[in-house]
Amino acid sequence: MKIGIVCYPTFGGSGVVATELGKALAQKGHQVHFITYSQPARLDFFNENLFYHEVYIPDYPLFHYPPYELALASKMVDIVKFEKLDVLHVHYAIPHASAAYMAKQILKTQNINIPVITTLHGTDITLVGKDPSYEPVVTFSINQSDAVTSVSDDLRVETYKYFKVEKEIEVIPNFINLERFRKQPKEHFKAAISPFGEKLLVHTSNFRQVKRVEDVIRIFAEVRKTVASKLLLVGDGPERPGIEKLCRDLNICQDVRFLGKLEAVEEVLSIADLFLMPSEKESFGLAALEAMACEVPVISSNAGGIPELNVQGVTGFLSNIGDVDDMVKNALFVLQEENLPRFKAAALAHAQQFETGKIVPLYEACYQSAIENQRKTVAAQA
Ligand code: GMT
Repeated sequence: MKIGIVCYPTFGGSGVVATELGKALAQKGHQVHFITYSQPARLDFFNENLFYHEVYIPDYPLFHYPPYELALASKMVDIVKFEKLDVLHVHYAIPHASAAYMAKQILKTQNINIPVITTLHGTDITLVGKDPSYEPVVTFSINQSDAVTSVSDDLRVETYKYFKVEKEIEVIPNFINLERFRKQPKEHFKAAISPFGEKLLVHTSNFRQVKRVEDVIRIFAEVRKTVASKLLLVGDGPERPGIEKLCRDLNICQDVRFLGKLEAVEEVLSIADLFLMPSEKESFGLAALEAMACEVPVISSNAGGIPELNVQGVTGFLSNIGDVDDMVKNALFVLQEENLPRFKAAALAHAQQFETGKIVPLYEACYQSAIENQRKTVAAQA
């Protein structure tokens, strides 16, 4: 198939899923065309089936807000026509689903019928999407998509709850490349970070409010009173200055390392003992899956789709959002020498269920059926 993928090119989860999907599809022989405003962060290797088309927004003094959606729709029209794409797959509803709708309508006037698949990732529904500023457009463009997928059952339910969506939503969970995300021998790195065998707790996120990074710090501050440990923070975002201040206030800076936006996150996860994800909202929790694949158990909240990934008492523990005391209690239990090995093994075993090879065929089947339905509709109208 010739597949167009529209996504955010940044390190965010939806962009990561879209890029890894495109890479996996290209390796299976499909031709994949990324359409976005800059090179996707994880589009980092050459494959003859992978193409990247940059959306260019001409500057004009009148444009206080540059009309990205129009430039994107125009680019989609151009690429679908020139590359003869079979299907367009847009990740994150805003503004990709409505831009795709516009592109589809333009192409229709030229007798080109392109099916559009929309994948809902999380905040496009649970946070930004349901804001009245966007809701009517989000509802409309989801309903106009030829197929809709969501990354967890919880997100599917939330979508039906907040939007008048009539379309069937298929759940296709996040997936993981187990060749990249696996526990690697990084003993020298571990010795440098925790020279006295301290336990290593890790959190990775975009440091936004929904991630509750403050809870991460408070959990760690309590855990280190009982178990000698260090905290590694991967990622960056608006909450970081406040978090740095909190570390100073709690006088724990000597045991906390801010590593910033690291690309090789699997190297950090390879030396970790525990992953912390106390999020307020989390449609799936890709960062936790990456940790589990590297044999790291997870202490998390029970927000959104996390319970579909982290199995209570098996791969880690879940607590109510904001229940720092319970998370501390659970973390101390998992970190006990007699418990840690079985949690690590279970984390990996469960992550294997989300392996790329098991999930990508679900997207391929979704494309095939959308293309088939489109053909039937066109034939019926002829
Ligand atoms: O906030 C983030 O984690 C980024 C966000 C995104 O859309 O880029 O991630 C969402 O999509 C990921 C991939 O499907 C999910 O694993 C994350 O759980 C989800 N984040 C939230 O729902 C907050």
